[in-house]
Amino acid sequence: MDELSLCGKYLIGQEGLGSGKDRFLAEYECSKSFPAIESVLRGRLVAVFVVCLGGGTGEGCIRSFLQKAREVGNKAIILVATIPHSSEGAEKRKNALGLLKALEPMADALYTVDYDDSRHATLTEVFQEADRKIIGFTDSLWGMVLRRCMITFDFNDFRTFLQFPTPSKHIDFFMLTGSLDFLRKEVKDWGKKLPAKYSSADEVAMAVFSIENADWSDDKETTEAMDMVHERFLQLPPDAEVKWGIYPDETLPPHQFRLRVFTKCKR
Ligand SMILES: Nc1nc2c(ncn2[C@@H]2O[C@H](COP(=O)(O)OP(=O)(O)OP(=O)(O)O)[C@@H](O)[C@H]2O)c(=O)[nH]1
Ligand SMILES: [Mg+2]
Repeated sequence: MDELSLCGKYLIGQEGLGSGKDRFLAEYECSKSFPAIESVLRGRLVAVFVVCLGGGTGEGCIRSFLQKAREVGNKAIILVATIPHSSEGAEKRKNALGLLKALEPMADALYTVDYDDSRHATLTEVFQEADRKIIGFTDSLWGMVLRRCMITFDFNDFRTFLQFPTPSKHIDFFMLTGSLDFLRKEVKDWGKKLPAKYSSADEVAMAVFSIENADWSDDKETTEAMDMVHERFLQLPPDAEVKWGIYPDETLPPHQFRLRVFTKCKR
């Protein structure tokens, strides 16, 4: 706990020793922390909960956290969840997937990292990759609203995306950085960058994306970037909705662009 560089830290339970996979013990201890949880959530527009499913504390507390967020009136509730690897045990995985289904109605949007999708060989690497994905996703999504923007993407655009009616609340995400030529090649058949449940880009119900560059004053490159966006991304079926933003990012080297793409699937 002491090593975590977070501004607000709350210990659930007395000793900080874990629940020993006892979801009920964790739930009981969590109920004692309700005043602290409420004070964190009250008055916030957005609440993002990250839970690594598979153990006692996360699985025992997440339901109460989501309930509290709804009770105090957070306007966007996002659940980010990891699904344990098969090598951790089939039962653990099954329970986690079952719980995730039960949690879906309590959130406005869901992003999952399934450890079975990782190509890494060790659990340590799988966890590190997941940590990077979780940080990338949450930073990128909420960053669409928070960052200084040249084409407006505001909180109501964000809510439209979350509330866009699709059979599931899952959001999928990928990010690419490189020269315009590189991006052009990569997004030529961008449906292939989507998870397998999308048979093609035609199954995108709604897409939100951002394009970033350090210097938008180069007229030629700006025009080329916009052309790329129009050619590749605005060619979705007429029933699909697209929203996007253009962002300056001084940390990018010259002539480098970053593209972040969020999608919701028609099925
Ligand atoms: N991304 C990421 N996932 C982790 C890490 N450590 C563990 N996990 C995953 O998180 C799941 C839950 O962790 P646990 O420690 O078992 O559970 P807990 O929620 O802390 O609850 P306890 O049973 O009280 O320890 C595990 O099954 C792993 O799949 C990590 O450092 N990073
Ligand atoms: Mg633990």
